[in-house]
Amino acid sequence: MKKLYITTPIYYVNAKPHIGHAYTTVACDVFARFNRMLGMDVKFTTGTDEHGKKVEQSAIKAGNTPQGFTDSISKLFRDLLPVLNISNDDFIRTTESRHKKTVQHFWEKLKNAGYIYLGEYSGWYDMRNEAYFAEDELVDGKSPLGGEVQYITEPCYFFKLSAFQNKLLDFYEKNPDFVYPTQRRNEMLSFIKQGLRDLAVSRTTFSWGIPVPDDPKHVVYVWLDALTNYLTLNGYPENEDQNNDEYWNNVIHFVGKEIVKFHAIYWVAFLMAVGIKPPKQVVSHGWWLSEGEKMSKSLGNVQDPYKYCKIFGSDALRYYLMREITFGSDGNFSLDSFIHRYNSVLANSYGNLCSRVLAFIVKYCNGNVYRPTVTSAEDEEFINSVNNCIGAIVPLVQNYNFSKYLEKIEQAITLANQYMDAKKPWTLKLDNSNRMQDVLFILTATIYKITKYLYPVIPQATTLLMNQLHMSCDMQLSDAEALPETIHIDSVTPLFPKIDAKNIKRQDVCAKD
Ligand code: ME8
Repeated sequence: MKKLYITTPIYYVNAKPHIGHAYTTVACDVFARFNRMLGMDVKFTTGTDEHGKKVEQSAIKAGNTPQGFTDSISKLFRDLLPVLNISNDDFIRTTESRHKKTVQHFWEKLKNAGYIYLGEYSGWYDMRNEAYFAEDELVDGKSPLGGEVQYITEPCYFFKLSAFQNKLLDFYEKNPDFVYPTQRRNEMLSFIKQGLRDLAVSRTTFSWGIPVPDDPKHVVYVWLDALTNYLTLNGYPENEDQNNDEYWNNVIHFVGKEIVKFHAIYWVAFLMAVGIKPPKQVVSHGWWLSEGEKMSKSLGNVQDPYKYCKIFGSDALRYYLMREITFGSDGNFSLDSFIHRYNSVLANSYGNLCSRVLAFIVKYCNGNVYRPTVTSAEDEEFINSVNNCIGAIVPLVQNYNFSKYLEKIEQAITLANQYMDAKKPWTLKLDNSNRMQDVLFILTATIYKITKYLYPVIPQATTLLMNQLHMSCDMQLSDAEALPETIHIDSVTPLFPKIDAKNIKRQDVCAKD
């Protein structure tokens, strides 16, 4: 089995999880589940990024110790995973001892390779984003990432990033798909071409971090610490030979657009410095606004994934996140459009198709339908049209075009509802029960196929549907056509009950604190 390693960013614990974090995690989960259905051996990881001055200060503000504070927020991220139905294989906290060991080992490797030196740093420090900037990088007195800055001078270890400019350009040229989408790749290339300065990779102004080996006054820069999580999760340093590790050779980092630089430049250079192959790809997506504005506590528009899952179920949130915006572009999360998509697609289109076909079979066919011996030209045309929609899906997912993938499924569902309306099994029942049987089998086979392809996005409802069909829930696409001669259904449970928008208010789905 070919191996694939998929990672989310590890999230900062200075704020509770919101739908932006849920988005990346769900996208990775959909990609992981889809690839497992294609027969890949997938390892999928996520976790929390817990060191740094920002966290130390948030803890003090909350009247807690950094450890106590990170324990409580990290738990909110971890507990969200089963709520969102995420199939991750591991969860890392950067405060774990397995990670500390990896970071210190990695540091020694960088140092022994001659890429770390001691110097002194003066510069504008953006605490919110844990990054230094030069005077000419500031925008209106703030960091280019939007954070307030302070002028700081500290002794500091540097990483010789400047030594990697040509190696990075060469790597980008040889690996044109390394950064997805192309626009972000171009941004990275122009950043590299502008010239790379050496990077400050230790701090002495706070202590909440991993101590630098042999110089514990310094803690390791939080981004060097955080990026190394991807190695910890792949068994490094015990599993030292990452270049011959099949997961590492096929590792894809999913990230939001604002942290591409850290993954696609700094991380690549760190890895090159210790002789480990860079990741296969850095896949970046856009940013969600909420009700047209940046999410913020003061505006009361921080969309809470726990609340969405509680009210609508995790499938509904997963579907909306994957369908509403094109992966790679920014978009707007709104309660109205959420409810609209839920009702129009999940309840009225897919849910209704499943319940009307299956309920009809239970009521008028004793729950059994049999494979037809002959099919009409119209049946074939319908089956071909559905297959055309479904046939487009694998390359769309492989190219991270999740919204188009779901658009294709929606087209197939519409075709199936139209076929049922046109063939009218309720009329056939009166004078042509054989033909009614055939039509119902064809519809059930279509539902089965659509359901398989929908599984990565809505695993809960599709598993329930497979159970109703008495089909295996071990989802593999290779058997999407393999149906038994007889399909039996005992009873039907509605998948997505319709929701009345009037009953749900914005405060029901937004975080209160
Ligand atoms: O950057 N829209 O952590 P973080 C879309 N610890 N995605 C969003 C989003 C939004 N409005 N808000 C957050 C960090 N995200 C570092 C990462 S990795 C080695 C270290 C998602 O808690 C998106 O994936 O600020 C973004 O990149 C990530 O959360 C940032 O999470």
